[in-house]
Amino acid sequence: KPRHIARALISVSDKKGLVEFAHALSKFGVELVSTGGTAKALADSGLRVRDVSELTGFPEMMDGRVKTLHPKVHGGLLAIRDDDKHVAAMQGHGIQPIDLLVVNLYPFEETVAKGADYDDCIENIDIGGPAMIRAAAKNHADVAVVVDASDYQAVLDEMKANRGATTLALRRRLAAKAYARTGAYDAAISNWFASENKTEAPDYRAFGGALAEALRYGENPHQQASFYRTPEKRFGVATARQVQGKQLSYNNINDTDAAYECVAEFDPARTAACAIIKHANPCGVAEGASLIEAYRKAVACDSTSAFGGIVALNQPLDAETAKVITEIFTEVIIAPDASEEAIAIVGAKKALRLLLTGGLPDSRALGLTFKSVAGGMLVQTRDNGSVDDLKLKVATKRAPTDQEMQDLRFAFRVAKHVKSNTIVYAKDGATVGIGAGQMSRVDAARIAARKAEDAAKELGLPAPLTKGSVVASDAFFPFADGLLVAIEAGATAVIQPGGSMRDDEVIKAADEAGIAMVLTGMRHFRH
Ligand code: 93A
Repeated sequence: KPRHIARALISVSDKKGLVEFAHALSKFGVELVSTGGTAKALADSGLRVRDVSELTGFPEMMDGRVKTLHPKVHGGLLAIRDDDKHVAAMQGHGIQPIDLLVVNLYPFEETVAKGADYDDCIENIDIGGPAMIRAAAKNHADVAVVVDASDYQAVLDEMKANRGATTLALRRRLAAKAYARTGAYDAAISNWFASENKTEAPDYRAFGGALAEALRYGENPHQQASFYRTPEKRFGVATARQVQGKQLSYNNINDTDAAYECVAEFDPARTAACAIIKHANPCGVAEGASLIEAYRKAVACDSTSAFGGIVALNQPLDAETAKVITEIFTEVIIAPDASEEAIAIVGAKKALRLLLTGGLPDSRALGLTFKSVAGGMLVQTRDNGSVDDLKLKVATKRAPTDQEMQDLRFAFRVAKHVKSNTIVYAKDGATVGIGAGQMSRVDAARIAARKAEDAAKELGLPAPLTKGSVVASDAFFPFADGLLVAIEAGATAVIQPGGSMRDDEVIKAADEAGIAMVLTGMRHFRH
């Protein structure tokens, strides 16, 4: 449905590009209607422009607080052009259709940013602008709405291509952008109010979240916190059913999320898997023929840390696994489902939280992650890379054996879910040493090996399980030193992204030790 533009209402605070755009519109024969300052700028440039007060029959009043808030404006934006009743209403009340709305809002964000006083900030809350933008965007079937000067050219290009009309595709894109703008504008106002009041954390509902619950406190007891659900449809802690147990804490939710995203890397049709998390890092991850086997292998990696951990399973919790898990203090169990018997067994531990999700999150799905920084926010797409999709390249003289290859894939899959710098030793489908969150990769390798020594003592083994293990690194080895630590700990094969300036040196060290090295070409930093 191309829509011809006969009349445009232009009301902009930021007048960048305005005069050029309006001149181009008027060349297409578009009638221009404008508010005070905008009308003056257009008239000064030699254009013919109608004042909006002439259209409404009302003067701008109350210091401009009321200029476009009038049925002649909103009727002209909202009327459905091919609806007889709407058309009759327009005729009956002398309402003229507005086909193009060009608005940018009072600079609320800039006013706050420059440190203006309270009243000045309040006065810069635009009311009429967002009302018109929302009206025009709702009626995008007939009306084009432009909230960003960078879209002026796209409108003109379409008008040129369609003899003065716009396409529905463009009007839809512009409508989406329009609501994004009014949404962000209101979020900025809401955040400013929250910081003015100094009593509450900003309400994330302003960004489209839905309050799930007010938490007792944040990461620490002196911090306030809430838990919001986003519109994203994803199986996990935010959408799970809590069958029993105490209220989840902020840290529980954070750790449970890390645990479930990690275990979701393991296809339940191929293998049972278990991830145990402490402080957002895995302290044991394993796959096995059954859940109980996977759980036991995961605990064995670091049974000290597993105490008070979060346990995530990729298959429905069964009774015998429930029995073993409840033998040690556990904070949370999360699984796709659970048998009646398993639920009854967990029921004996009143405080233990049991979360059932109904499914696993798709680890390959697109999605966004957010991280706040002072005065800003970092947004990125989720790390949805999977070792199964990568072309693995053997870099050494010796290629890994089949068993090594299996464990290498396993180790790299886990490494993705460990905070950087990450070194993961694995053997027979289980982690046997995890080094997390170190500033140096050598230290991550050392810590992981030392933890394996501790585990061997705990389990009464003659040698740490790193002997004859494989090792994964989340990012390349900048030098051979980290790899040498792993070789010394007994690793026989290594998987890493590669791409270091000194790859040759690192590969040479591997060849000299007779170990196999596989390069993934994909990095898994996680911070
Ligand atoms: O004070 S308002 O909320 N009341 C209104 O009725 C109204 N209509 C347009 N602000 C209103 N506007 C805003 O005025 C527009 O969003 C735009 O930012 C600004 C343009 O004013 P001028 O053309 O006088 O520079």
